[in-house]
Amino acid sequence: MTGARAYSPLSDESLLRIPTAGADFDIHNGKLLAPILIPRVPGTPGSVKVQQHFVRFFQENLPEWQIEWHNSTATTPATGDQQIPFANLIFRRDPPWAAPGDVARLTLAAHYDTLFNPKGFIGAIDSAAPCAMLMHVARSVDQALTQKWEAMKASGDAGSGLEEERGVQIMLLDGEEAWVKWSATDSLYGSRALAESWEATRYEALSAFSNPLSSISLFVLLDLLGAPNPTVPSYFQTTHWAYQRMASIEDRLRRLNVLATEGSGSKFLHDTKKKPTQFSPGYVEDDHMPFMARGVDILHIIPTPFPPVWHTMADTGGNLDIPTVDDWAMIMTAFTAEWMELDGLLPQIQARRSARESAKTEL
Ligand code: 1BN
Ligand code: ZN
Repeated sequence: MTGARAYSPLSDESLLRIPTAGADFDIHNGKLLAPILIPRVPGTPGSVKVQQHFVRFFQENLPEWQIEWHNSTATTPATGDQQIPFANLIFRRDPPWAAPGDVARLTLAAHYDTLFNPKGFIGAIDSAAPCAMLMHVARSVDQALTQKWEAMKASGDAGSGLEEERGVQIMLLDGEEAWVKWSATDSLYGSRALAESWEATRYEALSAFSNPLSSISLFVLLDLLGAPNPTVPSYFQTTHWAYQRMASIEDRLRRLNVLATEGSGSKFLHDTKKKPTQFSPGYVEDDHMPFMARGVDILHIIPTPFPPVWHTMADTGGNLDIPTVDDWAMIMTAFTAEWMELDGLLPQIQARRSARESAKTEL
């Protein structure tokens, strides 16, 4: 992150164009969410099914996004000598003219695997809903990215070297969960392997970045989202500025009356006034850790306290609060659109029923 660029908020007009996922977040037949609401233990058929769901979604709807698999294997304390496969999926969109080593990428991540125990665990907040939110973000900014880059090509700004090249990538990570008991070796199977492998990958000489890790401008990790009335603190002083940007987007969307949860509780991102002295060294262990240990800037979007259904059989689709899932998806989309400088480029929405209206009529 160079930090030198001016910060320009999205206009109200752009905020009003942030789309909701609507029926695609239906837990029974929604195109994005429903296929993920099955057990997804690494190495099982459920895991393969959701991998196919993610890949097909991008292949069929978002052909400009490059798809990268990152595969590894490991033994776990629950499965003896057997090598369990872990597969991270990375969906990436860079400016079409840019060399891979020259792009600073906003990186949005969530894990898709589920607990080995208890059997049949669904993990709706952990983390099916966050994965669906990220799919919605990708499709919601896709057309505006095309427009932005087409305009840059037409004006001769493309590849001028005057500005940092900006891309976006979505990482759906495998093997986050512990199989027996959380420890340094029994957890984060996918993200540990990925961070290690990216650290060892070199971009070509004279690139802006030395490897895919240093090209991450910000790593935004979504976890345990989709339960009602979440409160997400700002965990890291180094990225408090990014937290504040996201909180301001939440605030403005609420004032524009487009969030489905407006009026039903408190703000999701309430911690904007935190002082530098108030940041504690404690944080929640999660997929950001192997990246943070290697110097990547982290914005961890996970509620404290955890939702009561956490790691119980009650973490199901039926216990998701869909207005909350909708709102997180809109907040993440607007944050991404602002980061990618898409003001004025988002397509108009045909006759939006406000999310709030939809929430009311569904009651
Ligand atoms: C988050 C969701 N985590 C697992 N599922 C990470 C975690 C690790 C949470 C240790 C609590 C303790
Ligand atoms: Zn979990």
